[in-house]
Amino acid sequence: MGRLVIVSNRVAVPRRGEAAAAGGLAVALKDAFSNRGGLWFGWSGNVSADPPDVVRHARRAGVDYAVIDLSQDAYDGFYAGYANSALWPMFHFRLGLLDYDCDEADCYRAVNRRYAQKLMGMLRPDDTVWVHDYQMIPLGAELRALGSRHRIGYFHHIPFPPWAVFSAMPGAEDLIRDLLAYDLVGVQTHRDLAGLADCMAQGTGMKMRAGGEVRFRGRRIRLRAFPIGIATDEFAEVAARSAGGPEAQRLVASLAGRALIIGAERLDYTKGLPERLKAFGALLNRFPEYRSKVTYLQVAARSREDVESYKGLKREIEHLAGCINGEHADADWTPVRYVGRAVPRDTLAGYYRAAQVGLVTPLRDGMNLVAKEYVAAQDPQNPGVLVLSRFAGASEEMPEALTVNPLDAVGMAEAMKAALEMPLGERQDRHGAMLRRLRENTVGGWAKAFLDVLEGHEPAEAPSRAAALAVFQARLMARNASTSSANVSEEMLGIQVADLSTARASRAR
Ligand code: GDG
Repeated sequence: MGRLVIVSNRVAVPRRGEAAAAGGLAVALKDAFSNRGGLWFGWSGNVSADPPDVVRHARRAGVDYAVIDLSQDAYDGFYAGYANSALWPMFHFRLGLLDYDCDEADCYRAVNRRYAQKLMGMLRPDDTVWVHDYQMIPLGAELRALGSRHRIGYFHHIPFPPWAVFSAMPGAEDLIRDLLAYDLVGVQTHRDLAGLADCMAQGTGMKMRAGGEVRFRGRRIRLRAFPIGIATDEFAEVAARSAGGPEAQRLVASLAGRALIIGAERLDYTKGLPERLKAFGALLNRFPEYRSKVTYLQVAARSREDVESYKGLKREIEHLAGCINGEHADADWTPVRYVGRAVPRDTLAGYYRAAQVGLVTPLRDGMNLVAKEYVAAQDPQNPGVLVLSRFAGASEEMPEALTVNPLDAVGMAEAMKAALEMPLGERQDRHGAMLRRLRENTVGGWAKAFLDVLEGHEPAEAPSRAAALAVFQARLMARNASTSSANVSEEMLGIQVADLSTARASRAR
């Protein structure tokens, strides 16, 4: 079996002596890597005016890490620009925030081309390549253009909207065609799969067939939903341990017997933080019996502060929290506690367990791991209640949560009240059902399911564009000496590649 090669936007190289960072993809890929070794490639996180154009290597626990730095221009155009100011809002249905700039779009492609060139030099023929997320959409096509015939899969971590939304992006057709370079395209939910299939059909004319695949130039591209999970049992253990630790104990003591509602996320406009604060305000206004009886703790790790559309968010949240506290606080009670920075993972797990209500109400989210972590962290004997946005991918798998529309402040206030008053038996039933599902679909199982489908594939059939073009030109020249290479279009190339593979398939039969 060949190596597993992961490409993701940010690569956190573990410190010496550390196997991998806790949480996230590193945990998901632990088993996959340990069976076969692997390579993890991407951006180091370093930005400088004129970084050396070299790949730096490190080896940790049997995994090779290869990272490159970004220049300030590449960071501005590729990362803060096209990826986070255009793609991110579009994929989250926020067309009003879509800030498109064609130079930044070019920069995005140029960075992906550079990644492909660097990676191509490191690949072995039998490697399987797994590309992650929206920063890397064109990487597969760039690898194919360099002659790659590897199995290449792409997983899209964020929502996939239908064509009516996607097509607002200038160059939408090129972007969706880029996905045709992959052997497998994975999304989080069935809702996303419907969006992807719609974009394929309307953006490329290719309809998804029964069995979830499209055919393109003789190749088969599978489209599937793979809902990501968490390391459920490991997270539950961390939470149980951490709940007895000093941080969680300090929090519980400070509540003086009041109920706790918790929210935790990156400070991002997709997570619905202002809407959530307004809903908490509505709870205190509509149901005054909860004044002085409940505290809402919001942890909001700072994120993407150099992107324009994030700049006002922090101020808006601080203003809303201040207004609620100004209106309702008492000398010994602060209704909203706002922690504007990340807290350690173990501490957060202990906080989740101490909270009677987990408030996870994004306006859109691919999955939302906080929802899953909150459930895993609960004491099964006395679990808290998850209040979950219907627009989080997690809501497809967690119908036992109290499902809300994050734009409906009163509906959310009522759901918080219902959660705070829910009888123990009902809490146990709902929690038990969700926990069972979280144990069945862990993050390790998610990675395995994706790789099983990707590797059950026959190798990519089509020669690279450049190689196919050369073959086609040679044949045409032989047939008609007057044909110039300039007459050979992409479409002709497509027909030729399809013909070649049909001929190959019929010979095999
Ligand atoms: C993308 C998609 C999809 C949060 N605050 C702190 C902290 N966190 C951790 C959580 C969780 C992670 O960050 C956030 O994951 P999410 O899934 O909620 O959201 P995104 O970062 O937007 O992730 C998303 C995900 O990819 C995976 O496919 O689910 O839809 O947008 O693990 O616990 N961790 C620490 N301190 C904090 O203050 N240590």
